[in-house]
Amino acid sequence: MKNWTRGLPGRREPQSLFPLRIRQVARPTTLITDTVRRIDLRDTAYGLAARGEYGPVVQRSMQRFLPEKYPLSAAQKDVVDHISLIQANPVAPQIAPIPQDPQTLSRHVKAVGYFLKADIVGICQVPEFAYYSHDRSGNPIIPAYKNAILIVMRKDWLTTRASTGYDWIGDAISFQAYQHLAMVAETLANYIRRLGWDASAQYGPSFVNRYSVLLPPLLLLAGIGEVSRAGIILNPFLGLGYKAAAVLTNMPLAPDSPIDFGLQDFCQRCGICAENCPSKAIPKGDKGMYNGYETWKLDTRRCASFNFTNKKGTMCNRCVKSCPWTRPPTWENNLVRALVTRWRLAQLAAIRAARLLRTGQAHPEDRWWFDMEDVGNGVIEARGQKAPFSGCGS
Ligand code: B12
Ligand code: SF4
Ligand code: SF4
Repeated sequence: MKNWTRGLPGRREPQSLFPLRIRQVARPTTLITDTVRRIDLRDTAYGLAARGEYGPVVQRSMQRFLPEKYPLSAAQKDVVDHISLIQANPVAPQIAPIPQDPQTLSRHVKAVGYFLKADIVGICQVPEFAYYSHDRSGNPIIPAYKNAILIVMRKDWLTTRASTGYDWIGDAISFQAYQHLAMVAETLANYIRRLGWDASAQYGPSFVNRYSVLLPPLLLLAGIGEVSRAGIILNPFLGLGYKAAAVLTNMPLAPDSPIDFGLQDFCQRCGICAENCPSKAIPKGDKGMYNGYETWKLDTRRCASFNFTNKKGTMCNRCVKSCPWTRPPTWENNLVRALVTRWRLAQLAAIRAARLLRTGQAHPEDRWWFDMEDVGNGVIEARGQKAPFSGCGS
């Protein structure tokens, strides 16, 4: 074996923009029992709505994909569609002559992720329950990979803050992250296969649906965040303002630990996302057990029905933008994060301040896009808007 000392990742390796240390714990801060049932990919909200389980109005609205209703998200969709057509390159017949220990390989794949401009990269083992039971065609999914590399890409903060759920930029905000995630995940999976280990890129959005796994439990186990009242995983630096992808692989890797920054107490006291949710899908009460794990269970039907039938916009980001943790990583915000993580009084003050600042409110001064609807053969003024072609400084 060569002497790789000079080639090993060192102080100058590409790193996360969010390197602050968070308390690591042996087990996630929410209970996961061994009775978690695998989900059929055909039974997610998109499948249920298309089958008519949410009623005929929602079913009819599924005949046209949300992203196609706005020219920018439609353009982004075309690009992600294209990326998702990539065929997997063959796994190299022999393992590359690089160090084989899981710590070094983990550090290396993280450095590659940051080099490719991921915001955060984490690693976990994949529990069997995180695999969907069947794919979209009804074929059983075999849990073939034991490790997952989680890739996180933040959403554009000012645009998220400006959006209300009743405008047309929502999908474009998500797709900005999805486009980059698709590129990073496909590149990383391709690279790992060239090194001699099998790997599979997992990313969305839903119409691409390159998923054989559910991402929230993996994000939790990889220490990217904790379970939030909004039902998804909240990261201490990005709050809810990010999208994620994964690369599944059998490359030997060292898993990260789950983290604890006091979110369970914080969400128990806060509830701002629930107050701001236009469909009232986020519960206001205590967390409970659902499918063998502890969470605040989202009323999926309400959230999905609102979003799929929204005539005044595309996908909503209200829970994301109203959450006090979804703030840019400036030093002032990071100081508040550090205080809130340590002191209960700081938690109470932060929740109070977020209420006073009305974090869910509109920010028309930050709107830069045109609200308009793509009807397939051109663009029309958006229905239901007071100032349809508003934006660009209006
Ligand atoms: C279908 C889907 C939706 C549907 C239905 C959501 C739902 N709860 O089922 C709709 C359209 C409503 C939706 C909305 C949103 N979504 Co969505 N969605 C998905 C998708 C494609 C599949 C989820 C699924 O299979 N649900 C069906 C079953 C499993 O749902 P469930 O039983 O209620 O379980 C939910 C949670 O409890 C959790 N979960 C499931 N099993 C387990 C097990 C354990 C142990 C734990 C802790 C959690 C957990 O995951 C499920 C999704 O939230 C995932 C991508 C993926 N592969 O994970 C993204 C995903 C979950 N969505 C995401 C986001 C960001 C959103 C939105 C904010 C939209 C936006 N503007 O970006 C909203 C938020 C709504 C909310 N408060 O949860 C992110 C979440 C990232 C994170 N922070 O965790 C994901 C991972 C997409 C991505 N690639 O980043 N989504
Ligand atoms: S995406 Fe919108 S509708 Fe769905 S839970 Fe969040 S705030 Fe509510
Ligand atoms: S808004 Fe408050 S309750 Fe909701 S996820 Fe954020 S911290 Fe938790």
